[in-house]
Amino acid sequence: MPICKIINKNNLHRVWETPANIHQNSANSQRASRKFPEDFLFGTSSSAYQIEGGWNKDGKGISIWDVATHMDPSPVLDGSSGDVAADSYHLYKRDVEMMKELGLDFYRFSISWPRILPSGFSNEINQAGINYYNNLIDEMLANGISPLLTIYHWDLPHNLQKLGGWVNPIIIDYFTDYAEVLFDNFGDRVKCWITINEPQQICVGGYGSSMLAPLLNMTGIGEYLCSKNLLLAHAKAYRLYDEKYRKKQNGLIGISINGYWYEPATDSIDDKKATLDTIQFDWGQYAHPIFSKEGDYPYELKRKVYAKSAEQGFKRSRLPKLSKSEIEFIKGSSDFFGLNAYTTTLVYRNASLEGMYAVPSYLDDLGAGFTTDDSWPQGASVWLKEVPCGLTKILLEISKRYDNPPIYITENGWSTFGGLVDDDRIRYLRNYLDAVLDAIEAGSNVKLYTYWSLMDNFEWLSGYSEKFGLYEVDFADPNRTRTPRKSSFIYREIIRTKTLDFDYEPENFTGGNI
Ligand code: PNW
Repeated sequence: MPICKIINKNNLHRVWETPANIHQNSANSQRASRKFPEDFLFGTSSSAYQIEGGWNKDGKGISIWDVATHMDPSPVLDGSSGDVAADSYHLYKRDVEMMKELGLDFYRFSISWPRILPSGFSNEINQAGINYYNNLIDEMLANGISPLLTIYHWDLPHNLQKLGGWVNPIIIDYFTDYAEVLFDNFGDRVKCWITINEPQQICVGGYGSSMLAPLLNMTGIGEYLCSKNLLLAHAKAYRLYDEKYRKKQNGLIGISINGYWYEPATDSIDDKKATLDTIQFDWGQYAHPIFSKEGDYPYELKRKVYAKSAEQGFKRSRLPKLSKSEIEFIKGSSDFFGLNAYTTTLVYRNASLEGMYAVPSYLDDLGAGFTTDDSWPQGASVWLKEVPCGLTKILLEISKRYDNPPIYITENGWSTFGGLVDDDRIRYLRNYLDAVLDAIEAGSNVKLYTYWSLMDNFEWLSGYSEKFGLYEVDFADPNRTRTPRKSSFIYREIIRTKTLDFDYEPENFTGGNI
């Protein structure tokens, strides 16, 4: 089904129908240049475990990713680990030089919890870890680049995992203690914070399946317990900042949610219902409690998990309840909607789902099947298809559902298998930025865009096989040499001119320095 087809504006009553002003996925040539708002900001993104290396340097503790990647046999596709990664623990000055070359307004990075608190607990602070991030932040500020700091991007201290990690409610306090150490040490210079990166990926990937550490594979139970604790931990860190630090430090704090766009596979009522349910199970599970007026988990999620649990003989819903005070505590706990947006999926619900999923399981609770369209360009990551209008649609949907919050696109990017001439990344970048401009024109309050990633890095269980970087990193070279790809030159020009020009070609691109 061509999902970007132009429809009659008067029919605009279903989330997946396309407003008339959304552009087709057309070729790059002969498209008019478009200007971004003057105050629109551009950055790139990374995370600690994926780039830093130095996994046991200078007193750092062990994280769940150190444990997972050192398992024998390895769960990682190419058997690799983040032990050295892009070695940003040592090469941070070169990283900042690259930010400067691109002309970034800001850089989004994350802090390694066990580098700061080796045991996971805040009674013992590792000064070498504090120094590392102080140096990075100071180097960025000296070069005019603002830090956007993610407190938690998946590398939980192993000690906390031994206690159950995100399924033990005690994590709420320990996460807040950790956040407080960061506010105390970096809040004089960091004015924008993300509490947690992609709650759904943490809970479904780590607890409901084996796609991410800690590989617990406890679907139907694990992801829901994780979800509640994570929402409360986020909210508690937000409230702490709001009450104790905001006045003095004058910053903003929010959460980053991964937003797939979901589109019904056919026009059938069942597929449309399945699509709405999927939105509420996937990103609505986190967005609704935080950003909706009424708060709490979405109705569709509560109803379906409750009904399945009862049917299966559970004494209570496998989805824990949020109390009245918890609902109030979580509601409104984000100064902006942090959105990581990459791709789109088609959703269906029909008799073929019978017996398809384990019982109980998250997918059985949801009762939906997924597919894609063969015409969508495919990235190096199996899940990554290029569907630019999906980004416009999710931006407009967030604006509509949650009363037009400021939206920060905290990740968006394209993977290849390597090479400096990355014309497919350039096409993706331009088409997705075009989609952002469509959403802004239609009234969505998008404030900034962050490309994932500044450089190639450890792509979790895919190891180093998928490359998301604007800069190539030579992982065979002990110096981890970084070289700008063609896309770096394109992004630099977009940032310099605040203009999307589909015809721009970098002069003298020889695959060398910028
Ligand atoms: C994000 N999906 O993860 C993470 O925040 C990054 O650490 C990661 O490197 C990046 O995106 C690229 O994968 C995602 O299946 C993983 O849609 C999978 C999906 C989305 C985001």
